[in-house]
Amino acid sequence: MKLYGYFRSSASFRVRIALSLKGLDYELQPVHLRRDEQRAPGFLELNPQGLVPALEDGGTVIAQSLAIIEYLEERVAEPPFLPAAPADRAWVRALAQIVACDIHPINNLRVLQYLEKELALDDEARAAWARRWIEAGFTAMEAMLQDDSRCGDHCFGDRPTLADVCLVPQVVNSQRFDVDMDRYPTLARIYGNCMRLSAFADQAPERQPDAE
Ligand SMILES: N[C@@H](CCC(=O)N[C@@H](CS)C(=O)NCC(=O)O)C(=O)O
Repeated sequence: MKLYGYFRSSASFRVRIALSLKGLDYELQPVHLRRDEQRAPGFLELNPQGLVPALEDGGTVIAQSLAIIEYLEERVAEPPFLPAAPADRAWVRALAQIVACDIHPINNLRVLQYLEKELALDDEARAAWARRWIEAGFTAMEAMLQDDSRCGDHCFGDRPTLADVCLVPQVVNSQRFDVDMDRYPTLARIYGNCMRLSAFADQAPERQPDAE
């Protein structure tokens, strides 16, 4: 398998964690987002969206981190990323989608570049934008998790699930925008527990071979 990704990309970070939890080997192909390599014709042939991550496996290219993670889940059963009961699976997916569908898409590089280049927002205004939407999502996640009996060392129980796989990269990303994690004690605790696991810690942006 070949993973097209970028060290600082949170969507790539999700897939790195998922590959690591499943114990799968892969080759990393860095796509340098600051040099616009995601918009190079060769990469657009692989992923017409011009976004990372993309996973190449046996002649197939899969885009979208959640689709990649589901693919890995369907190929390798252990350890599972979702609990067994349908309602619990939906709960974990809902937590993951707060990050992947509602926080991340409005704070990614192309959106922040649009705010800068087309709307002339300065650094502080762009950071305030990012903080605004991260905090909205984290406030909801904290409210969902803090008194939920299913929450343990991780978002669901004591093993990482898809929710943790999505949460951790978003917490790392939020540090760039000075989000105060003291406001989200449950999320901060779960983040700490995840980062004690090598499957998460070894995939941190600064530990990647393409890190600058
Ligand atoms: N929904 C997509 C989002 C992918 C995405 O936004 N990737 C970012 C990096 S985290 C990217 O490639 N940005 C390039 C750009 O904005 O030009 C996924 O989950 O894979």
